[in-house]
Amino acid sequence: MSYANVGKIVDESQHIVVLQADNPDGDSVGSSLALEAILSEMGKQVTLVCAIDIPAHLKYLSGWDRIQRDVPNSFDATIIVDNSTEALFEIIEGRESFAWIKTKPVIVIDHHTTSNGLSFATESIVEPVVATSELLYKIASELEWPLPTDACDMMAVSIMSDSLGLTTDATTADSFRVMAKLVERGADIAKLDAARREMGKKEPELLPYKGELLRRVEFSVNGKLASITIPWKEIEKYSPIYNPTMLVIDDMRSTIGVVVAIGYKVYSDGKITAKIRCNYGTPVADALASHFGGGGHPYAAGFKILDGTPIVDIKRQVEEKLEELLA
Ligand SMILES: [Mn+2]
Repeated sequence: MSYANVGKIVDESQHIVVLQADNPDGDSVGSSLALEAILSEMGKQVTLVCAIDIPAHLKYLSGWDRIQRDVPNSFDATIIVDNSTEALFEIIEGRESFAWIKTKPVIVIDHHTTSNGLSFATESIVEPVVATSELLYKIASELEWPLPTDACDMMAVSIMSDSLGLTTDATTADSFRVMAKLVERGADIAKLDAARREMGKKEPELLPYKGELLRRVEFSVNGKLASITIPWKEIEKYSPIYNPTMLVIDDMRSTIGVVVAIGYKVYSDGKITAKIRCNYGTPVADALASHFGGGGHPYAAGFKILDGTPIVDIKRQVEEKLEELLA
């Protein structure tokens, strides 16, 4: 892997697709918009693609509405951000247009060092930094790419998002250094945070629903695991306005004795997804997720069950595995 190859592919391409996985977050959206600003400044045509809708809480990021669902008909290369596992291209993989991506150069810029990598990547830059944009900043600096203020704002969003405001274990002195350089170049953290808070305000109907969810939180593994299960009828009703799990997962983690919080979603077709969040000092999220075919980071990870195993069995297996990991 080399930054120079990334520079070469970009130099030789006119129209570049910037692709996110099927689970867009502040890091992937911020990094995509930052790349769009950088590449546009270089005179490139950029198409931003994500197979699923951008979550409502990220719609304060100017430009989110330029992210389209599908791959364009013609383009020269793809840059995949914040993902290097094929499991997270489940939705877009089913589309015919996804095959076009594999026929052109594909650059991966990611910080998930435990994933297996993408078989169709031409050049993979995967380094254990706190957020994709910390790496993007390094690459852009090394290749002397332009860094317009818009790009600096979006890279700051990416880093602040995945580092939870520069507080996580994976945050390093380098993360702070990159943030300092972004602020020097014009990133306005106060303005971005005010916009985020404004967009973070919730619909009034979510307050009583949050109350219901809090009542349903289950404690197991001697009070170390807090879990919540969201059935399909609630996903259907509330997901368009807010991710139900995210309404309560921080309260679950903030409970005395709890070291791991998990939100399960059970879909109409029997598919189950699990979002895992661990408290500081218990970095087992990725190990737990990978036991079930998923992945992520030590403190935040997830997995998906597609074989129809009932939720009660999954919960029991998770408890057993967690007990083993905590031992
Ligand atoms: Mn990330």
